[in-house]
Amino acid sequence: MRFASNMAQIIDGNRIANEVRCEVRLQLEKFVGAGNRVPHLTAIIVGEDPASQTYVEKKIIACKEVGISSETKALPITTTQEELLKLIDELNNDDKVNGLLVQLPLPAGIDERIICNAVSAAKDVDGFNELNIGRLALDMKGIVPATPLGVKTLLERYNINTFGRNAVVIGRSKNVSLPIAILLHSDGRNATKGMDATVTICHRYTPPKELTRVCRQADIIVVAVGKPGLITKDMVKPGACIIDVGISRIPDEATGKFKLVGDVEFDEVREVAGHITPVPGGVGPMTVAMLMKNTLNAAKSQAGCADK
Ligand code: BQF
Repeated sequence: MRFASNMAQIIDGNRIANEVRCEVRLQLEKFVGAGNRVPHLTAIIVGEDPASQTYVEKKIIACKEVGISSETKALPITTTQEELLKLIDELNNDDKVNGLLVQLPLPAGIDERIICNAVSAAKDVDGFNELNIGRLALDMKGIVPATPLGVKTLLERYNINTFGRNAVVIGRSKNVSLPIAILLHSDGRNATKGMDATVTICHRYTPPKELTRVCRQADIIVVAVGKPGLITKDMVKPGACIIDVGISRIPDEATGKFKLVGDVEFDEVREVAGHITPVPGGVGPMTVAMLMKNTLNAAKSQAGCADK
């Protein structure tokens, strides 16, 4: 039992991401050693959004680290939906490509849902295809989106009990919040090994007072909104586990450059929480590590390896 006067334990996403990458590297060496082709990830990026470019770079670096071969297809901002669909189709049909991702967000005029659904479910290492989200919702095996898988892995490796506990997920994006809520509420006995929590989902139309009330009951708060300072000390039950998925770039007074912040008022919330993820260095690196795991698993399934 941890007391309210103690500072929260910081959940070190960089450390766990490093562990996961090491595990992937070892499994990959075994897979390739058994005569299989080196797994390959292709990332498509449309336009020149600096944050997106950074994310793709992090993914390519992680690929190098674990031994996945990779390629970035950088398309101009003027790319049409039809052109993008054509490239996806080509890569879907290229059996050298095991994993295929399209970096989000996409420029205006391109429908993200159509694009995510166009990526073949077997190569959809982001897990954003309707088949993979549908499978997850139905407790069937498929590819689980990397950020939700990263959140789950952090909770597991820090021995955070979720069974029968109250969890709140704040945000309702289809790629992050919804799959996190699905994993948290699902049955631990089924194929996707849910976490058996009692889950409440809050979003932009949850009145602030209601949000505070729900959060104060929560043993686990997962916040994925992108609103710095949303979660304050008064909203947190002593000893609760705080998972901050938010990422915002704000000007850093000290350096004059930009810095990353999450949705949690970190300095005050850590005085009351039991565990807390920092930003940067919390969920973010886990997203990239779990993408590596998804890519290796996709290559294994495509090679007909039942053993994932
Ligand atoms: C860190 C993402 C919003 C929209 C699209 C490490 C990443 C971020 C932070 C990263 C993210 C966020 C990614 C840190 C990938 C996570 O040290 O804290 C890694 O690369 N991410 C993305 O691909 O698309 C996004 C957030």
